Amino acid sequence: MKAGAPAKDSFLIPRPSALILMTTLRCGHFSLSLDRPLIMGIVNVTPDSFSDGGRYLAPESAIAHSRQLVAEGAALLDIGGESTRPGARPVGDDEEWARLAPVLEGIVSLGVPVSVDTCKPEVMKRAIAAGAAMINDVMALRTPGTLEAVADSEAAVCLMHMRGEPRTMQQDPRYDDVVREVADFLRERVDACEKAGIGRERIVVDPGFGFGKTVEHNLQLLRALDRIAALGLPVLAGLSRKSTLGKITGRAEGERIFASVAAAVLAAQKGAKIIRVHDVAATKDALAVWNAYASAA
Ligand code: HH2
Repeated sequence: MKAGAPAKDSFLIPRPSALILMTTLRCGHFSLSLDRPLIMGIVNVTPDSFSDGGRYLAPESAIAHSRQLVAEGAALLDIGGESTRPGARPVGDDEEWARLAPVLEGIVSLGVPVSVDTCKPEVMKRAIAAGAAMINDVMALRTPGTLEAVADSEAAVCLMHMRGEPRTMQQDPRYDDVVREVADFLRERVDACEKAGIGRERIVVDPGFGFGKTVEHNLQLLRALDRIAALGLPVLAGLSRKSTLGKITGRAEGERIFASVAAAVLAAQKGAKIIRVHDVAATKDALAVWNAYASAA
């Protein structure tokens, strides 16, 4: 089903019920059903991402990898041109866009919405003009100009919680009540979006696992993901290959597939609607089992 340009006679269209708002995400020209958790496949076009940096820097390898992820069951793709790992080198607008543009051009026609992971307003505008259906912003549209960049479009947005900024975020993060503080932050960012003209039907929220959080904070958030879902918006969970899983299992990034799949199932059980992963095929099978379990009579 398409949900593209605003209808001329939009006053004739009944306001969507709360149920529709909760189970559908408007995402550019796509309208995504959220009856079951969707898999978002990660495509990092960076030299320094924490688990796959440099692997897909060449546009043709990133495009081939994207095709593979869609074939394996990714319902969305998330493409990033700047690593957010602690200590990553910041890149400018032009460098980030030079990494993203050829890949975006090659993947917007794969039949699934393409999300672009960026915090820069100029990159957001260029990405949306090139066909991105979602903006995934680890800064939750706090950078000047970003609210407007999304508001002036049909793109969905993922608002993620981060304490501090990537360079320093893991230096002794502290909270009185991590779940309440993350939920309050996300509620405030949703309000800011609505005031700027971004409707709830195109907003996704994300507690930001690993972004200014200890292992304990991440586990508390995972256990309380239903409280984040109680904001009434789809929740995205990104735990794939993250250091929390490395600390729990003692395994390096490339060996965290089983741990990542376990985390994906727990997130689904707690109400996540979009699961952001590197390992799509494995996650797809695990979620098929979870779906069968969750819908069993
Ligand atoms: N995690 C990463 C990057 N972007 N976006 C959202 N919404 N949620 C996340 O949890 C999230 C994110 C980090 O993972 P990755 O993209 O694999 O690494 P890097 O930032 O080093 O490229």
